[in-house]
Amino acid sequence: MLDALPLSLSSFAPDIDNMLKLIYYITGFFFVVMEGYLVFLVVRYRQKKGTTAKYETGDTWVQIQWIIVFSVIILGIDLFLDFRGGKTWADVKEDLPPCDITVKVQAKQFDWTFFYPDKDGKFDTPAAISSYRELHVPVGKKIHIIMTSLDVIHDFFLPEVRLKQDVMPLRLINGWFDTNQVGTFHLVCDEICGFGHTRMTGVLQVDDQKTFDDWLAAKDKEEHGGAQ
Ligand SMILES: [Cu+2]
Repeated sequence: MLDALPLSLSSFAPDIDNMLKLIYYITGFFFVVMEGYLVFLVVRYRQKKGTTAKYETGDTWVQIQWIIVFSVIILGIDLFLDFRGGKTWADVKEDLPPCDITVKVQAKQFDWTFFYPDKDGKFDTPAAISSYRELHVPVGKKIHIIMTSLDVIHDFFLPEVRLKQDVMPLRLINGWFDTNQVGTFHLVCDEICGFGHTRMTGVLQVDDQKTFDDWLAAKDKEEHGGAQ
């Protein structure tokens, strides 16, 4: 079942997958143990002639012990997963590496627009370039993204990259990713954001540097008549 994960497109995708697998094995183990125990109890204490059910109500301390033991086990597993995933979390979400290009991601009900800076790196000028529903990036490069929303909370999700980030109105959230092969990949909103949520899709188009440059130049021409 773990082989059903989409291809891993970013340098951090294998680390994310390892965490997914670890969580899968831990929850899988407890699923089998607890459901097995449930089946055992159902069989062991099934209805029999001559016996009636008894309800224990007396020993509060025994009940508290059950709660404490399982709370400690669950907290222990939580802390273990935090510890194991800490470095990956920091790499993906906290430490922004030096990036090659910056793209602004703007979400609204129910589409995506991507903004590329002008040649001075500025976004708020007429020379900046926008792309509707298509995020084009050059392969192998580190992409810095700055995400925001014009209305409600959305979630920027690139499944193949293993990147997912809530996008909030009135906030600029930084992120980054890289890619290891050219192709066309999924880009979706992963937060139920309203009536058209399921239509809030786009594409991640990963190209070699030349194709990307050509696309950007063509976009520039389309929007500014090639004046830049
Ligand atoms: Cu959305």
